[in-house]
This record gives sequence, structure tokens and C-alpha cells, in this order.
Amino acid sequence: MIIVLKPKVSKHEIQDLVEKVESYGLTAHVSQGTETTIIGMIGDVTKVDPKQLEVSPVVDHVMRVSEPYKLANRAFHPEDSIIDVAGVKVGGDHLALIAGPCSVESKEQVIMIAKAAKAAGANMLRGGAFKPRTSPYAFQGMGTTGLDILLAAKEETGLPIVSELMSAEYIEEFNEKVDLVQIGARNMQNFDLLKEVGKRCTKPILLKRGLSATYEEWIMSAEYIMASGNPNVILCERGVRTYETYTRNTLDLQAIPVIKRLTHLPIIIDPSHAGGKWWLVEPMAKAAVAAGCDGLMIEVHNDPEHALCDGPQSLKPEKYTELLKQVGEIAHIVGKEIK
Ligand SMILES: [Mn+2]
Repeated sequence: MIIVLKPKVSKHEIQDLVEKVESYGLTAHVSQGTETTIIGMIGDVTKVDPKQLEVSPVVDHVMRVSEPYKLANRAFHPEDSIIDVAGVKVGGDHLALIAGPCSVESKEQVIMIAKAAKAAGANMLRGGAFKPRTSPYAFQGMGTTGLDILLAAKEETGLPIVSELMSAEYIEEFNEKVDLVQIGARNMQNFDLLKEVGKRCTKPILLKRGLSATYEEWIMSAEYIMASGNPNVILCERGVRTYETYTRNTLDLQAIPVIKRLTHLPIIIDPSHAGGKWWLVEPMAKAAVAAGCDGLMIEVHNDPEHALCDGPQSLKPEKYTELLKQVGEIAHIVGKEIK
């Protein structure tokens, strides 16, 4: 249930209402926009009588929210959330451009790709140090050493770092070294991990959509993180499993308007894992920006033929540079800026 307040309500009046909500044994979540202030009531609202709240002169109206997610719900927070990743803004009219190799392979490799990505216009560097691989015999990533290599690349280029966390055991290390913590598709419903990153992770979270997750399941996973104490969640569509086997997955671009309608969270698109083929990345990336996404996460590798992971879907730096030129023009048309 949410309480929509009248314009120009004082802090003191908001506090009075928060106390009233808390007196029902509920949690109050205040969202102050430029126009209106909303108080979300979280908990068992069955015994709350909306009329009792509407008698207050500062209350405009009280609404029931039927969706099971509250904190991520756009009704609770009508304006777009803008999430700060080490100074790079994601959401609203900002476009995040995340690039880098699937796996960190060596210091020379990561620094070379980071410099090329930055020169092309990327504003964040991604690299996998801990890799969730389908086969236990495949390369599992460099782990902690990989994170240190990413840090060296950050020192060299200034690009904030995005990397995937697979186990709660490493949260403190990620807090220290990583700027945007990715929770991968396979862990989207690892609820214990979601609760731990909500509680202990001090950095924003990039939550990938599960391989066959519905929108509601995906948003509920974001809700887990938010309800556990970390409000800074960015969603990432990376293709879903369909009957089609020609492409690795099927990119669901409808996710962009749907997520924006249902939530206030930014949504970025990963066309690399969606298609699984490098030549699909460019058209899908352009379509995603045209559809209003808040960012792109693209695999870039200097030598895709010899990459230890996901070579066939990686772009060479020259192709990425060419792509970002076109993305810049489309972004301009849809009112997004790249910084
Ligand atoms: Mn990959």
C-alpha cells in the first residue's frame, strides 16, 4: 500500500505519517521526488484502513499495490532511479557503456583491452575473475589474482570495474576492489547470496536475468537485494532460453519497456551473451539503445580466436569503436548522453 502526499509537505509532517505507519507494525519507505512524496507501507497491510489515513490534510490519496514487489515497484518511486557507480551515473538520461573480456586472462591483455575500450568511449570495464562455467573442466577464472589485474587496469585507465561475484565468501574483497558487483544469470535465484549482497555489499549490484526467468521472478530477486538493505540495483537482460538453438539465447528487447513500466530501476542490455555470435552484437546493441535501455555490456577481446571464454561472441576493439560511434548517434536521438 502507498500513501501519495500532497505537494509541499514539510519534513515534520512526513515524519508524523512515518510514525503513524510504524505504529501499525509496518515499515515505512519514503520516496521524495521533485513533485510528489510517496510513503510505501511494507508488511501485512490487511488491517490498515486507507480511509483512516486519507483524513490527514497532507495525504492526497492511498493506493493498494497488488504486485508482490514493493521497493522495486515504480508505484513506490515514480522517478527513474539513477545509480552512481564510482562516479558514472546509470539510469535517467545517462548511458552506461561497459566493455571488456569475458575472462581476465593476463595483465597485458586486460590493460590493452581497457585502453582500447576507453578510447572507443566505454565508461566501465568488465572482466570475469570468477567464472560460472557449464563444464567443470572449462577454465574457471583467475579468482583473486584476476581482481587485482582489473584493479591495475583501473589505475591505468580510471574506468570503474564490473565483475561477477559467485560466493558470499568474497563479498568483503569485492567491496574493496570492484565498483559494480555482478550477480550472474545462474545465481539470479540464489536467495541466500542475494540476501548476503543486500546486507553486506556496499557497492551497487548488476543483477542479470536468469536463463528462463519471468519478469516477476527477476524483479523479485532485485527485491530480495533491496529488502536486505542495498537499494542500488541495476537489471541486465542477457537473453532468455527459447526453442531456438541457432543463437545462444534469444534477446528479449521487450524487457526494456516492461521493466521501466514496472520498476524504477535502470536496465542494461548484454547483446554478447544473448546472441552468442559477434555479428549479432552490433544490430542488437543499436536496437537496445533505440528502445531506451540505460546501458550496454559488451564483450570485447583483442584476440577472440584465442580467448579462453566466449571468443565467438566477442568484438575486436576496432568493431567496438565503430559500434559506439553509431550508438552515440542513436543515444542522442532518444535523449541519452554518454559521459
Ligand atoms: Mn562471457
